[in-house]
Amino acid sequence: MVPPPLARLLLPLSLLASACGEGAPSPARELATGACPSSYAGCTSFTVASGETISFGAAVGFEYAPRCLRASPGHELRFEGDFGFHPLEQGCGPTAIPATASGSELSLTLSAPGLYGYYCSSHGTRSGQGMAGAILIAP
Ligand SMILES: [Cu+2]
Repeated sequence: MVPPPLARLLLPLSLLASACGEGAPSPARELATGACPSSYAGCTSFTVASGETISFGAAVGFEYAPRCLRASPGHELRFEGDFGFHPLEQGCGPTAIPATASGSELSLTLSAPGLYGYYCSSHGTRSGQGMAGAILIAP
C-alpha cells in the first residue's frame, strides 16, 4: 500500500492548529497561572476553618482533609502530612502555595481573597482531579 502524500496529512493538521486561535495558552498553562474554576477539586461548598490544619496521607488516605476549606484573609494555614510521598503543587489561583516535596509540615498565610487550588503531583492532577483540594479565602 502506498502511503498518502505527506502534504495531504499535514494540511488538515495545520488547519486545526490555526483554528485554536492566536497564541491561546494550553489549558494546563492557563489553569496554572489563572483563576480556579469554581468547582476545582469538586469543591462547591467549603468547611469553615476551625483548626486551619489540612491533613493528608497516613490515616486520612490519598486525600486532603478538609478538602474544601474556607478561611479569612491572613489566617495561618497548616498542611500536615508526608510531602515526600505526596508532593504539593499549586494548581490555580493567586500564586501563594510553594511546591513542597519534602518534610511533613507547611505553614502559610494567604492574605489575598480568592480561590486557591492545590494537588498532589503523585496522586492528583493540576486540573483538580484525584488528590486535590481548594482553599477559599474570603472575609
Ligand atoms: Cu498523594
